[in-house]
Amino acid sequence: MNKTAIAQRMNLPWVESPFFENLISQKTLDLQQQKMAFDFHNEGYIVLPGMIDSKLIDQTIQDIKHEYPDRLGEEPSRHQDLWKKYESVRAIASADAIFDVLRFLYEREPIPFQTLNFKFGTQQRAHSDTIHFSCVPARFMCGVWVAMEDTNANNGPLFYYPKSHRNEEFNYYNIGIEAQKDYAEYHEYEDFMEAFMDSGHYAPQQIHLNKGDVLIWSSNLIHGGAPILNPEATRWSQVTHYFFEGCMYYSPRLSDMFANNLNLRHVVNIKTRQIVQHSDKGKPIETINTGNFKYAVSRQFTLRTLAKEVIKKIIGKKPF
Ligand SMILES: O=C(O)CCC(=O)C(=O)O
Ligand SMILES: [Fe+2]
Repeated sequence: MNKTAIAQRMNLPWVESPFFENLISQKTLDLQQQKMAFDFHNEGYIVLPGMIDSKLIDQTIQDIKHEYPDRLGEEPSRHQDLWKKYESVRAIASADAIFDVLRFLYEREPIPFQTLNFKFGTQQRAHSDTIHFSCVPARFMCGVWVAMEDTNANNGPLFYYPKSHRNEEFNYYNIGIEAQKDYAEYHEYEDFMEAFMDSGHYAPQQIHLNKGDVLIWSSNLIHGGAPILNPEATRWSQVTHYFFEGCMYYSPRLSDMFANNLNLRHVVNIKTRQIVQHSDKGKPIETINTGNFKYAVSRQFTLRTLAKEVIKKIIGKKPF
């Protein structure tokens, strides 16, 4: 089998492929597309200046501002899925210009599935979104960050570690953390990420964006929110997370990777409002989500099932 056939068979976005050079040489791209593809492949993100219309952003802030407290430090600091309530949030998540770029990068139909809106910087520690959202095949997920006002060193801009997306997708199991229902262990994951970036000699980079600019990061790019130097300064922003069609979607943080018990996601496409069927190569996948949590799932289930079988053999009917 030749290299091109091998490369084309892989279940990976072409911009994330180890055969990227081969795949790009097969395409006819303009200069702008070439730059986007190379940047995304090499650095793990791209910036699209002024992609979202100022009027739509103003409308969105107007719609959602009463949902937030006046001052930094008061709750709620963020809102998830305001698209269900405000058409403007949904319009940003469904913007044609964003869809076009995502179709180019992933060659599958994008599925916006979650919005987060912030009034202030998040000061989130370094993480990869793959701890929260992943899929089979892997890497058909990305984050799209929209600046709803200019960011600078004072209002907690985004930071990221260029090229960090090239690493494996870390999950709790392979870094030795046991998940708990209440998120209590999440800081251990963050400790790991910082130590990992440090030992890998990655350097965090801040990015200052202008209102309307869009940053797309690869599913596995390590990023976060820088400290806020001026607590008065707002940093209105919207992040939309996207999957792509034809995958099985799950939450690694809530999955038991050892038992391959994936906590599957209920995905709703923000643009179409349709529930998304998990699928592979156009075929629907029948999925069973136990809804149970980690280790408790497989062990309790196995013991209970075993006990049931044994009793059934003895008494000749199902005991419970
Ligand atoms: O806006 C930020 O500071 C980071 C947000 C983020 O990491 C995310 O939504 O995935
Ligand atoms: Fe994130």
